[in-house]
Amino acid sequence: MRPEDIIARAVGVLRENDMGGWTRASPTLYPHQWSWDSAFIAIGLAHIDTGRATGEILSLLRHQWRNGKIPHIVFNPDAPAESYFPGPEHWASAADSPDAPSGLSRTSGLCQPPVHAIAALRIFHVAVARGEGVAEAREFLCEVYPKLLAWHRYLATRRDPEESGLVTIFHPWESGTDNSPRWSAALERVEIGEIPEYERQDLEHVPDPSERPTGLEYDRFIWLVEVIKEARCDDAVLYDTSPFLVKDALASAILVRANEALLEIAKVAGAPEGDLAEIRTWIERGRQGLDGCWDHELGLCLDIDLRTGEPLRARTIAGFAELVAGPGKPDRLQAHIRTLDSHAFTGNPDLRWPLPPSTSPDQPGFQPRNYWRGPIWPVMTWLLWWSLKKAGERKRADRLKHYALAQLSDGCFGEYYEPFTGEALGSDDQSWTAAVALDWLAEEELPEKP
Ligand code: 2M8
Repeated sequence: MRPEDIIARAVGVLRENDMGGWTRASPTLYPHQWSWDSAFIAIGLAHIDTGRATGEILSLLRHQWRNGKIPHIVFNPDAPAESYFPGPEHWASAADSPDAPSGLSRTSGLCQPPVHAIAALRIFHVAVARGEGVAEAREFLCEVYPKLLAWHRYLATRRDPEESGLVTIFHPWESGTDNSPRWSAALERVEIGEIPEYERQDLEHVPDPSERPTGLEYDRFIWLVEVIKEARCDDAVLYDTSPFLVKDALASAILVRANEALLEIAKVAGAPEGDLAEIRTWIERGRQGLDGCWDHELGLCLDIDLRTGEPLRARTIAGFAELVAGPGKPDRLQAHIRTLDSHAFTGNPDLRWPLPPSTSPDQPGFQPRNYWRGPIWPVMTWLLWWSLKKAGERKRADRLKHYALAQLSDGCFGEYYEPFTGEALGSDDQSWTAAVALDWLAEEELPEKP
């Protein structure tokens, strides 16, 4: 496919998934609005229409919780009950939480990695680069600034009472890398209690069940949802009761970059000096926390299981957390790049394209077709591409982009791809895949400050 054809197809996918002001994550498998999907989608939409891109973020923020949390799913009121599990009925009791938004808002009680401030700033930069809709984009930044500040403050306090700089999660779904082996050891310790009878809907939408999490994994996911509902989504209670309590290195790294974006947004919005100082503290704390996650032997950052106090040793794409967060210790960037280029990731000669698999083929538990256990996720390639550009590694970034576009030229816009054959897996026409394709192929030269 020629670049112009990829663009046309990507625009078509985002149009098809446009539900009138917000975008579903995919046509059938994911009929609702997902939090970090929406942020990536807004980055892509910016290249079509910055006004529509700002609308994507604003529509999500309308469902922000009173404590600042941005929910991981905003349910589509028009989606049939049997289209996704666990749907709004299953999460209904989350609405009883004193922190839940009032009114008719229907959301899950979880959250996802905080890409939103990065997206908001990128929309503004696209408007500036094009010289179109700049005043509106500036107004948008002023409008979202307090909401994003509240979101980041929620993560820096309720999700980090230890002030470690690292974000705590209560459910693998909060990491966005649901069944990744990074969570296996912590999940194996979770004893499943009484769960309601349930029927999975995801297997109706993918041709091959081996591309999705297993039944046992799902039982654990559903049990953890029960635990969270029992706590009425109270973070302090969950610190005591949740059997799954981990520090997520990748979400923490994204938060560092999101805080940098928030600092820029704060300046545009004319925020008080006290806010700027608070955000700077979060950035510094985040980088220090990530430094402590570094594992010299694996050449990657590791998540931490707060129930055992031990790092969770697994070679997954989340291990590039410090590359995402930006300048750490002097040699750290090069150490990350060595790991990225190594046999464990893009240097594996059997890969169809030298792109980073979600889980290293050298990791026990690697499965090339199974969701976050091996396949390549274009949206993750985008994150590493963007991080490499910010690190000044332009050639390496260009190389990733080149192969990422080769992977997408099948026109499927797959949710994820088999690393050795290049086959599109999961859902076709996945919105965030289309969005990152548009960002890769955009003509604007955007500022990538280190
Ligand atoms: C996947 O997660 C959902 C649960 O949130 C699922 O499997 O049903 C993940 O890939 C997640 O990162 C993503 O946001 C979501 C929608 O694309 O799907």
